[in-house]
Formats: sequence, structure tokens, C-alpha cells
Amino acid sequence: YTFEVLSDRIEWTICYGQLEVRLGVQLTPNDTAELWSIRIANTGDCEQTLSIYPYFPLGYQSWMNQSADYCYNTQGIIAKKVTPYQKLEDYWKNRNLKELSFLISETEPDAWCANANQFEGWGGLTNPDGVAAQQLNNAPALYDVPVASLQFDVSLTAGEAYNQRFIFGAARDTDEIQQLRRQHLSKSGFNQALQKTASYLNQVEPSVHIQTEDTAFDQFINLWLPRQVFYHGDVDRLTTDPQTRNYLQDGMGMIFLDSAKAREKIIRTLSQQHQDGRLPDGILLNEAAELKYINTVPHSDHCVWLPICLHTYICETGDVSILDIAIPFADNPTPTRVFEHLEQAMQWLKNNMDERGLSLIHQGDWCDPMNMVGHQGKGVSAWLSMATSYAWQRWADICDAIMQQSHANRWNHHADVLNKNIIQFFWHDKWFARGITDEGRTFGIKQDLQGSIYLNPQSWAMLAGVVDTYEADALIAEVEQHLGTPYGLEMLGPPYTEMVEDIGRLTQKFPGTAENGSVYNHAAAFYAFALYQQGKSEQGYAALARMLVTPKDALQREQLPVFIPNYYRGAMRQHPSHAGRSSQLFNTGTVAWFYRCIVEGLFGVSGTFDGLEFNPQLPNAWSNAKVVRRFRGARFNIQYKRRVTFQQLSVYVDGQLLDDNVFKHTIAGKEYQVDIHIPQETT
Ligand code: CEZ
Repeated sequence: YTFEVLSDRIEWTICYGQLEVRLGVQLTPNDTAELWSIRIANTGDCEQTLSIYPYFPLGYQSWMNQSADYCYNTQGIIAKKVTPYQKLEDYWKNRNLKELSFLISETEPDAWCANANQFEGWGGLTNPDGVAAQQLNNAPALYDVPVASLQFDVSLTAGEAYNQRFIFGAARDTDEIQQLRRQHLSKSGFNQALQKTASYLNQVEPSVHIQTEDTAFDQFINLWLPRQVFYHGDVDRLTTDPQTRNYLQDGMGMIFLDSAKAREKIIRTLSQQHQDGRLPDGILLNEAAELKYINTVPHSDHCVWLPICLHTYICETGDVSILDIAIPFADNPTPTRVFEHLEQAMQWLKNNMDERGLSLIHQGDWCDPMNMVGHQGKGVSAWLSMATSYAWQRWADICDAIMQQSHANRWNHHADVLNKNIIQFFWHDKWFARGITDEGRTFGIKQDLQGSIYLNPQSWAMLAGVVDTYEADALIAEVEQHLGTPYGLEMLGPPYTEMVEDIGRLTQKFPGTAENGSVYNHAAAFYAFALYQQGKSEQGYAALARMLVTPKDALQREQLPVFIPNYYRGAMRQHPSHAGRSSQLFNTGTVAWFYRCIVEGLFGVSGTFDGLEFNPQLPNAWSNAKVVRRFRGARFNIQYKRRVTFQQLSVYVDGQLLDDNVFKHTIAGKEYQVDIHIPQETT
């Protein structure tokens, strides 16, 4: 039995007795349809007769209306439902949903069953009555739970093979199903769909292609990681109102794949900003979109992601002209320069402070279930204060680069003051607290029995420059001691086991899941990014490596090594049996930061205002690596060598030694050869 996850399809091969069965599934770029194929080969010397039963469960579809039947026109089972609703206005929205689920086959089946109960019967799924009988009973589902099962009777001579193809999908009407049949349900249709899928997936060229001694790592970085980044940037987490912080961070990842698309996201976000600088909680992607549920809860952090994303964008593309684009505010039609939009956003963060000069959290910051720390308008967040400082500094860098010195000085000055406040109010004993509640209780400190240390404030203290490199070492040691697990770093510890009413919903989550002390990869990626920023290359790489599934821990993580989930179970010290188990959710801000860690940290090929900077941080054990770096339309073929004979880091571009390790003369369309010599550290 083999199971293969290929770059464009999934395949299973099962050898049983004298049969070899190959099952495959692939997608198309534009249809809500799975294209399934089966090939059964008789590998013995005698004729074999068999019945084949494709079986697609549909589950309970609707309490209003559900049914299924065989349709001779489309040659397959079609299940119908009415999506439950109660509000009249929802009728008009639901009218256009694809409420038919269907399974059609290339050739006509011998029998079928559309009724889940009748198919399974008393035998259940391990020995379904439908299969035990000679023939499926051609039963419809009349407000019963539907299923799509078909029967094909086949006889195969020695060496003969049988092929069948299916489409399983959703449609609005039978015309659409017919159309899908015509387009795809044939050998050539499947091949064409495969090619189209490949060109859809390969439409963007990632900024780096790496070659190290670890081929599994290379494959993840070259194929799966950019694909996950692309998924986020391309389809916006399949919502019409992505949370603003997600939209901006997903856009930040997209900078390395398709910077024009990232630029559009920045512009769209700014077009929905209010004149007072405030960003809405979600970004509306089309006219009919509205802010739903989580986006009606007031969060305080959206503005910090703007300069972070913009800074990355400008450094990668060199496109400072974006600052001069004039866009109206949501509540003021006068076109206003992006520069002013950013100034307003930074000012909003400045206004969002209490009398101590700390950032107010309202009903959540990056951590959206931390909804009761500041719901009375007084609670403050250490993380948000640090992120605000970091955001101001990134904006100051941009101002500096475009000679807006007075603006740069102003925001750098505010960041300095804020950093001092952070130390004064949040530093406790050996690490930074997470916040101070409405009632004035400082939490995330040693005295707390649960949630005594949070990861984010430690990472962002490094990012915001609240601590120096030496102090960072002590913080890192605390983090590793209290939050380290073989699967990554827990987001807080120990996890909460009961509701804490001045922290909120986060404490109600099961210990070790999601924000309640899981290995929350988004937070772990901030941490890795902070480590690289501090030049801690060994720890940085270890933090990245721990986020990835390896053959050694795939069973414990219960995940394939083809994506990074939003979290792995934490609570290592409370529930070790479950620690490491993947959440299986591939929506996560992790990947944009992970990609930055790879490009800017590990391989150290960062875009800067001046050009391409080389500052590699390969782990000591790596002696060689190669990277192809796409940058501002040019290609850099980079070779890294670590040798004892090298005295200092030296970078040669086309044989010329760079004096400050920054290459300033990139010409689009050109290809450069880069040699990087890294001295071997002696320990
Ligand atoms: O949602 C994510 C948000 O999409 O949680 C992150 C936050 O930064 C992202 O914007 C951290 O809080 O209970 C909740 O509301 C959870 O917070 C989830 O909705 C969480 C999902 O697990 C998706 O990752």
C-alpha cells in the first residue's frame, strides 16, 4: 500500500491478492469538483470477476430539505438540499449557492444507491448491506441522509486492467453538471485539468530556490511553503472579509511571490481606513461583503501591521513610489497620499494609549480571544505596546529612506519613550508580563499559577529593541525552559484550566490547544524571526526546524510534511500523550513570517532600501548551500561555503568583493554569480 502526495495530485496504490488498484484524485483550477480515477489491474493468471463500489458520503445536509436520486441525464447521483436559513434576506443570498452535490461516472453504472441508511444497513460501514447483497438497490433518499454510491460489475482476464473516472462536486443545476462532464470526464479531460492546475499553481515564481544537504527541507521550502503562502495571498483564506491583520500579513508573504498582488492588498486596506487612522477589523473584498462575527469585535492591533507589511514591500521591490499614491479614506473622499495614511495609522496607535503611555488592548490584540483584559477601556497589552514600538521604528526607517528626517526622528523618539515605559511596567523578575487588566492586575508573571509566561512579549521585546543582545540570551533561556517542547514553543504556560474573567475567552479553550498554550506556530514564527534579527542563528534554525513535520515525529504530529498548521498541541507538561498533535488547519499567519525567516534570516538575502544585503545565518553544521534569489527582476545564483580558512564573512558578486555586503546595482533581467565565504566558528 502506498500513498503519494504529488505536487499536483494524490495517489494510492493498493496491491491485494492478484489485484493492483490505483486510485487518484486531482483538482481543476476553477471548478468545485474533485476528479477521481481508479485503475484495477488483474495481476494473476486467471480471470477475475469483481464489483466496484465508489462510495461518497454526503452527511446530513439540511433540516429543511434534503434528498438524492440517480439522474439518467447526467449519469450519476445528485443530492439536493436547501441550505437552512430563517431570515428572509438570507433567501436572496442563498439563491445562488451550489446546492447540488453530485457523483458522475464516465460509463454507466450497473446499480446505485443514494440512501445512506439503506447502503450501510445493519452491517454498517465495515460490512455494508448494499455490498453484501448481489446488487445495490437503486434506492433514492427522500428526506433521508443521502449518499452517492455506485456499482460496476467487471470481469478481468489475466493481465487486463479496468479504468473508470468520476467527478464528485457541487453545482447549481444539472446544466452545470453536464458541462463539467463534457469538459473533464475523459482521459484527455483529466490530463488537461492536470496541466491547467499545474500552470495555476506555478503562475508565481518564489523569491528563493534553495539547495542544502537536507533534501526534505529543500522540498518543503521550494514547493510546499510557497504554495501555502500563495494559498493565503491568492484566495484570502476563502472569506470575503479577512481579518485586517491576517490580510496584511498574508499580503506580506505574497510580496515574495507576486509583489503586484501584495501592493493591491496594501492599497485596498488603506482605502478602507478611517481618517483618524483607525483600520477596520476586516477588509471587505467585494461590494456584497460585510464585516461578520469576529470582525465586529473591537481589536486594537490592526494599524501595527501596516508599516510592517509596507516596509517589507518597499525593501523587496524598491517601489517607494507607493507612498505617493493618493487614496481616499473610507470616511473622506479626498484622495490622500499613502504617506499620510501611514502617518495617521501611527498617530492612531499613539492616541490608543493610557496615561502611563501603554497601549490599550480593548477586546483583543493579535490574540483575538484575549477579549476581557481591557473591555472596560483601561486594560493594556505588553505585546501591543512592543508591536507599536516596532511598527513606529519600521515607519521611521521608511521616513528615513525618503529623507523625511523629522518624521523619522519623531517616531523613533516615541518608540524610545515607549520602550522605557515597557520596561518600567511590564518587566517582572525574569521576563515580560503579557498585560495589565482593567482592574490593574499585571498578568503573565511568575506569581501566576497558570499563564505565568507568554511567548509573544519575549519575542517582541527582542524585535522592538527593548532588550539588548545580552539580555535577550537570558530571556531565551527562560522561554526555552518554560515553553520549550520537541514540537516547538508553547505560546504560554502553564495553560489555563478554568475561565479567568479578566483575561477572557482564551482561558476557556482546552489546555494546550489554540491560544491556550498550544505550540501556536504564528507566535513561534515571530520568535524565530526575533532570533534571526538578534543574530542567534543556531536557535533561529532550531525554532524553524521544530515547526516542520519530520518522518520521526509525523505519527505523533498526525500530519503530512506538506504544510505548517496553525498549531500543534502544547500542554507538554500536563498532557504529554497529546502534545505535538496537529490542528490540521492550514490557515495561519505563520507562513509569511516563516518565509521571511528563510529569506532574510537563514540565507540572509534581504532586500533593503539600498539593495540586496547578504547576511547569512546558516547553522554551524552546514558547510555548503546554494540559493537562487529572484530580486527586483534579476537572478542571483548564490553559493555559500563555510571553511576554517575563511577569516571573515566575504561576499563576491561576479568576482568583486563587496565592502559592506550590500549589492546596490541590481539590473532587472541580469543574472549574477555570488560567492559567500563564511568563516567556521571554533567552539
Ligand atoms: O484565529 C486566529 C486569527 O485569525 O487567531 C490568531 C489571530 O492573530 C488571527 O488573526 C491569534 O489569536 O478563538 C479565536 O477567535 C481564534 O483566535 C481563532 O479564530 C484563530 C483560528 O484558530 C485561526 O488560526
